[in-house]
Amino acid sequence: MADEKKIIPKKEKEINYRDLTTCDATIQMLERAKKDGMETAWDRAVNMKACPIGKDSACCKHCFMGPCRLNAKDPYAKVGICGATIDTIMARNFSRMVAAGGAAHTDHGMGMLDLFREVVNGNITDYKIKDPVKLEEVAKSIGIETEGRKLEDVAKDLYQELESTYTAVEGEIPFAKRVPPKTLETWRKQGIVPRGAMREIMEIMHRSHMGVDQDYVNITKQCSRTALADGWGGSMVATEISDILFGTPSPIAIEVNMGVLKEDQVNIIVHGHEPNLFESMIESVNDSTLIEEAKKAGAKGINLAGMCCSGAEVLVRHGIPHAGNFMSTEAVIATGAVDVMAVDVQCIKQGLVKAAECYKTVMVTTNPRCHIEGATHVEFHEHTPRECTDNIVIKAISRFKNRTAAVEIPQIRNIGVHGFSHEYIKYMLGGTFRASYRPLNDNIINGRIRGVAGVVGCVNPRVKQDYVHVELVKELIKNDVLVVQTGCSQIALAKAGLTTPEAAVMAGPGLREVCETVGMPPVLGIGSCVDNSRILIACSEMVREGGLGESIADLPVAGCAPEYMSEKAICIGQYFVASGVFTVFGVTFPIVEGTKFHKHLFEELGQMGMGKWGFAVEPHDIAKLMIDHIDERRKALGIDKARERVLMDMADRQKLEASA
Ligand code: NFS
Ligand code: SF4
Repeated sequence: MADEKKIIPKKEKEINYRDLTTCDATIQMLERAKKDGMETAWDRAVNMKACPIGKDSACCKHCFMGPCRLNAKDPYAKVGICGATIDTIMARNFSRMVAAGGAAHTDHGMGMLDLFREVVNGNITDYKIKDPVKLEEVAKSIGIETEGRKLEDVAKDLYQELESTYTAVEGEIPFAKRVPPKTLETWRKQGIVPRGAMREIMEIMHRSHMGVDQDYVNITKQCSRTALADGWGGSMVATEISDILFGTPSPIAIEVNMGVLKEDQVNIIVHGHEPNLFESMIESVNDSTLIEEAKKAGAKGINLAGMCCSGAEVLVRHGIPHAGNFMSTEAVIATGAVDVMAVDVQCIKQGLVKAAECYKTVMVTTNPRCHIEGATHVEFHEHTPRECTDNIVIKAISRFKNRTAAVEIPQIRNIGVHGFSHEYIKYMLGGTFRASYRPLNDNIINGRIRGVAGVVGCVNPRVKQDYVHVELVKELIKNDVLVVQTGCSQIALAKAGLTTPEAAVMAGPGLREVCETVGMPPVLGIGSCVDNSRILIACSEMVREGGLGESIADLPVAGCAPEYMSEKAICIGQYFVASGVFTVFGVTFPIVEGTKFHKHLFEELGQMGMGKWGFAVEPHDIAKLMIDHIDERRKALGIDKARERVLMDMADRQKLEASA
């Protein structure tokens, strides 16, 4: 289990924020907050030890004969009052985390699909179909006829089809058609091809109720099925529909870190997950009347920045600056420069309200699903989105005019190049004429690229913020592993300067050569957490392209969420594992080692043709697990000995030039 003592200082000790985070801007603001008497999640994490029984998931409160606590040190010494074993209890708890995480993503995805329907039916006019090419591609991928048809008709069919991602009571979700045949065959054999997410989540909640499924292997099946309904379902729909409505990302240079705030401007931060609020906010801050209002209030203009996944959505589509990841959301308020922080759903700490009170920042909630006691609620309606976002801008202007808190903005800004959608990766590698994954596969086969790693997910105050992400990624690229990133992780790497093409100098010789030829960074930021579905699609394309095995489980790839904190991350981990990817988590793992359920997740799933879980805390240990797995896969594919480098002839050069 995680050795937290090493990282978190003891309660009695003076807190040195430098021990808790590598983000200098966050340190500066935490020190300021301390002086100003504002408490943050960091202070609470130091003073509140994680409950050891809960941490191992060795407790059950699924009925009121309990709650029952089992002994993690001697896991088979005791059972619950009903007789439930540690394996049953942990598998049920784990499944419910997957259900909660999957519900968050699928509810978000379903929201995007609702918006799409209303746009297609002409009931909403504030949003439009921005990427008709993508619409057709997505439609084709699930067998909808597009040739010679009106876009509107294709869109209507697409809506109908995708609705079943959520509602299908039987059969298979539409995007199962994108799964490589051999992987799909494994799922069918296991009975885990998902039906609609609502059905899967309902069934797992039923099965994990007291006195229902009490066989950890059988529980795990439904757990995988629910997770897959997120990865290949809810999340994938969220990504694809957002691209269709708001544009498919392509690389763009962006600014990150708290220095993106501007003392002489009205500063608005949007934090949360759903892109629709942000898209409308972009329009509001560019409205000439509102800009005029801001100027009348003495501001030079209106400055909009994102945080967490909301920020990740718009930085890859519009190049909107990003102020920081999850553990910096309280710290950024301590700048005194944030006039409004507007939030929608997920990963929003309740503590933000207290922090906002301290600096007189206006904290605005916008989603009917997420009110926070003490925050101002301005509800966002998709039919009239500007009512909400204009109102937020007016609130921000008024706060600017009446600023009382002294402003202190850490003058740190970093540049990253992000927005590598899988469509763009294809184009970037293959060129306009033959956009494909062939060059990627070839470079993996010839050994220039050793493999591909997804490093994703949250930051968590129980480990040093950003540190594990950055050190892990450095080691991976040094070993010629190409890294793809989503969520808060990519912001950690952007702050460390590793998401620019210039960072190729930090890569091993093979990866460096590829990056320099193509002009790409060795670390590819691809979007928010729902955009992990882009990684699934990329894996499918790699299989389809040929030469790297028949199923996702054959690929020399690995995944990791080294500083995760949320149930959504657990769900993502489980859908990657069920899809065939070796997935390593850090911080702590909520399952007792040495139990049958642990063995099932960490070994047996792999033997069943899927991926498996791994766990380590230190970045070098995580890197070793991932690289060892990649090498093992290379060996199984017979490509473990990198081919001799052949000198390029004229024809090769021309090919390269065509793709540059
Ligand atoms: Ni992902 Fe995004 Fe960040 Fe973690 Fe939260 S913002 S959905 S859960 S903390 S990466
Ligand atoms: Fe205890 Fe069983 Fe009830 Fe859980 S379901 S609280 S283990 S009696």
